[in-house]
Amino acid sequence: MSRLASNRSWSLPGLLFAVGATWGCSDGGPSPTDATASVDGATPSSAADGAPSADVPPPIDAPSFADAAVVLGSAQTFDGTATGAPVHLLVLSDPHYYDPALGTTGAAFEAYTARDRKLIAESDAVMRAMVAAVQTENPQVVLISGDLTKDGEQSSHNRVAAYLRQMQADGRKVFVVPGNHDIENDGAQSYAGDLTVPVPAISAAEFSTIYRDMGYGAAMARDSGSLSYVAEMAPGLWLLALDSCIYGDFRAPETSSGRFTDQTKTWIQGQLALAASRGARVLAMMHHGVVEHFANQAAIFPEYLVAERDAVAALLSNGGVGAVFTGHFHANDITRGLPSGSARAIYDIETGSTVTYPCPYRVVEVSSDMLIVSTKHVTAIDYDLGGAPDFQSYAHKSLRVGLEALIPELIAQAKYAITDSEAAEVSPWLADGLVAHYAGDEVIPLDVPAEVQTWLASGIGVELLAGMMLQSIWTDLEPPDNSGILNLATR
Ligand SMILES: [Ca+2]
Ligand SMILES: [Fe+2]
Repeated sequence: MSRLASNRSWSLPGLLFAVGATWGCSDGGPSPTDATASVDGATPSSAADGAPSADVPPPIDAPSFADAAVVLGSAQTFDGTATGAPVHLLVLSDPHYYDPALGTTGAAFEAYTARDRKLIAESDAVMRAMVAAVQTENPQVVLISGDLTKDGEQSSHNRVAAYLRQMQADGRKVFVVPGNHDIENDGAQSYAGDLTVPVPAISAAEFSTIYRDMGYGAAMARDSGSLSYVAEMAPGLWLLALDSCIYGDFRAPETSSGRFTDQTKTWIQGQLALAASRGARVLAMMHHGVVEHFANQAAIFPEYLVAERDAVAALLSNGGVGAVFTGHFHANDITRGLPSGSARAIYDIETGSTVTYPCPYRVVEVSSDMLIVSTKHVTAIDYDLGGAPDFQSYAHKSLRVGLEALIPELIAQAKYAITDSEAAEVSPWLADGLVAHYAGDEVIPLDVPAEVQTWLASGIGVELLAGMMLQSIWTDLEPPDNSGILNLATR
């Protein structure tokens, strides 16, 4: 890569924020350009779910359970039968379901999908694949950590609930929490030809009604100020299902950040005290992250982490919660955070989106304080893939091409005084890094470190930006992301 012009006057944090603000949930998508995927190590281990096809990079070897146990220092103490039978969970996130009856053709819909990294038109087929996956995996509990719908359309929510009822066959429990797209969303619309037409979105009250069988109806406790609740996953194993989203009087258009009010924090504290008094173990679930998933995520993408994350992490960890299932950023990534003032760490187990490559879901076995985590992927859907060899290749190409088209568009905005050619030089590296981060267990390619060092050494401008972002996005934080054992007793 040639040296980039770097004598610029724009603000680096400002640029980072501007880029981040659009990447997450309302970001752009495929361009007509047929970029060649070149990322290394971006494909998840696929031993459990089929080999990738030719135009998807070869899989990396995900760390084994034994490797993870060495990292976590937990192998010697594992005894899955010490306190009863394990509980099997299946965790998915951000399915962004869109009712196909709202329109999936025409200029307006194509213009929308050209600005979105999510497989929206395919989301119904992906959901059907997930119903089949749940039947195959046969977990006792299914958890879905928010962004159930594209943009909160009432008809999409009703159809999601119908699919979740299919997952509930055989007495299986399904629990959901809302994501930032699900409630009071102005983006709820249908598409017809050149036109977009607003359609009904749902309120918070309607959310708890539509999903009454997925947490709200049988909750052991509900927070009066949010859609948070406590439910029993299995005897002695509770779920603290938290609503971190902003709506009502506080919601502005495009709001994607999250927070808990003081009232909800007090409610959480009370519920955790109650669980402790009854000897129950508690796992939590929320849409927004609570631990950074790469260095400086809070500076670059602040809206992806719950506000006052350190205090929230301390509240949960001190209350006995060792792990939180999260979503929102569409990455399959686990990190461990030690809140300030807390003696014990907490794991943020983020699950990627089922409609963003590599379309993962997690299978988790809970035995006492041990979580045995593995990752699988949607590998086939009932949908015309337009000649792509398989669904993973199709999803990979859609994301990779979309990101490479989107990134230069964002960072070449005039106010940052970056030339098109500069942006075009940086964007493939950033796109590779993001795709790898989405898949988890990212390993920086050998040719990137030299670029990073060169850019960081420049100290200013586009080069420093690229160096900082590449270094953080390409550096996976402990523990491994796709498979591993987490010992919550010694966290
Ligand atoms: Ca990690
Ligand atoms: Fe999402």
